[in-house]
Amino acid sequence: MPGRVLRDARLATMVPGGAPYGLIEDAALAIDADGRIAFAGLAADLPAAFADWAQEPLDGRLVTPGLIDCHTHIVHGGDRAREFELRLEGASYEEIARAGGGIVSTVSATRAASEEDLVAAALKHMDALIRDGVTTVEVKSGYGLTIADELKMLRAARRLAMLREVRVVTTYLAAHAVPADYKDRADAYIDEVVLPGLEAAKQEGLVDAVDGFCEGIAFSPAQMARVFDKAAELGLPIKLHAEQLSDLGGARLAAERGALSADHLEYLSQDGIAAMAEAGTVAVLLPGAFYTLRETQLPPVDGLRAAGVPIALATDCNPGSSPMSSLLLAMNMGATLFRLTPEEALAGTTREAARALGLSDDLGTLEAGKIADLAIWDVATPAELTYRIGFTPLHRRIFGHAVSHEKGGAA
Ligand code: DI6
Ligand code: FE
Repeated sequence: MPGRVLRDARLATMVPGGAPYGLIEDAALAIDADGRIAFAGLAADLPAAFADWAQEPLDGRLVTPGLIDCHTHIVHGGDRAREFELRLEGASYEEIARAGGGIVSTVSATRAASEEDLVAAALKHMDALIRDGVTTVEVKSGYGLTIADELKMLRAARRLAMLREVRVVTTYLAAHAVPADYKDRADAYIDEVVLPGLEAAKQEGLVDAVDGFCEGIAFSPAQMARVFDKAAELGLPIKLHAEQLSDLGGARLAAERGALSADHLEYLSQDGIAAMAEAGTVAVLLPGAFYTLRETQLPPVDGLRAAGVPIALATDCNPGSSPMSSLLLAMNMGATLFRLTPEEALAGTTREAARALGLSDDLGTLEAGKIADLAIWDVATPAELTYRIGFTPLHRRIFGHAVSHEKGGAA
């Protein structure tokens, strides 16, 4: 069965090593019947075999890989507008968390919500991301903190991929906060909830990766190491919220365990950078949380660059520290707040975000063989995607239907 060919296009392939953005002018992109890219290059080089496929002129529009939001908490109950007010009155994020607010307050609302309630609420954020050209979204659990409620969150996340043309990657984050009934008994919580819950999630096919919050108000590196041992036993990749509020050496731990990514990283040390560089662990920067918490400690972007650590950007969309549902805004903040170049910002939501999810073989660049998840934009230059604030120049998305259910990965 034939496919189709996008003609009169400009491609930001994001393939490194050539022109900035891997840009190809006067380009064509062929999509086969399985939804994979059959050709991406100069129109003049398009093989004759594609001539009888359906031809779609793009009138010179820019095509990029579909954007990938590689770190979100879009499945959650309730909101934290009251906490927002308290922080504006001077309370810190950590003070609120220690007083039983923060993450734990979202836990009550998430436990009270049905799976349907969670899906309906998450769809609003998902639809906002889709309007920004997003085609893959990572979704974490972590607001249930009982086995049943963590599984409920993961089932809700999986449902989103059935209701929209989007790939959903699920991450098990039961090690997000210590629930009230385990106060001062974090190790017991890990033994009785986190580890058996992970086994149950794996058994039900609900989990693609395992994450944790390594922080003074959450779990220590030694505790996270126990969670990572279980992930390894189950053959699941890992990632870690590390060095967000202080430097506990979480990034080194994650890197030494071969983590896909370490995320946040404002307090990352040179030692952590070296460990990440050696392991090829992606640095996922989350400027929405930096902005919302009015953080002043910048992540060490120059050090990451110098060491060759791949840098991704994500929304961290969550009700507390980053109530932001726009990946284009995360790109703008990554540039303005963290001084990423617009090219790094786009790589951070395409090529490097795919890598942070372990999906580089299928997603993240425009290359023959990859899935044809595309975003088509009404812009003159790729830098415009990062430049505007609160404006989406999306023309439309193309969702390549080729799926990899059999890998247990993006569905
Ligand atoms: N760090 C974050 O930024 C989110 N989780 C985490 O470990 C925020 C979670 C929240 O405040 O609800
Ligand atoms: Fe997060």
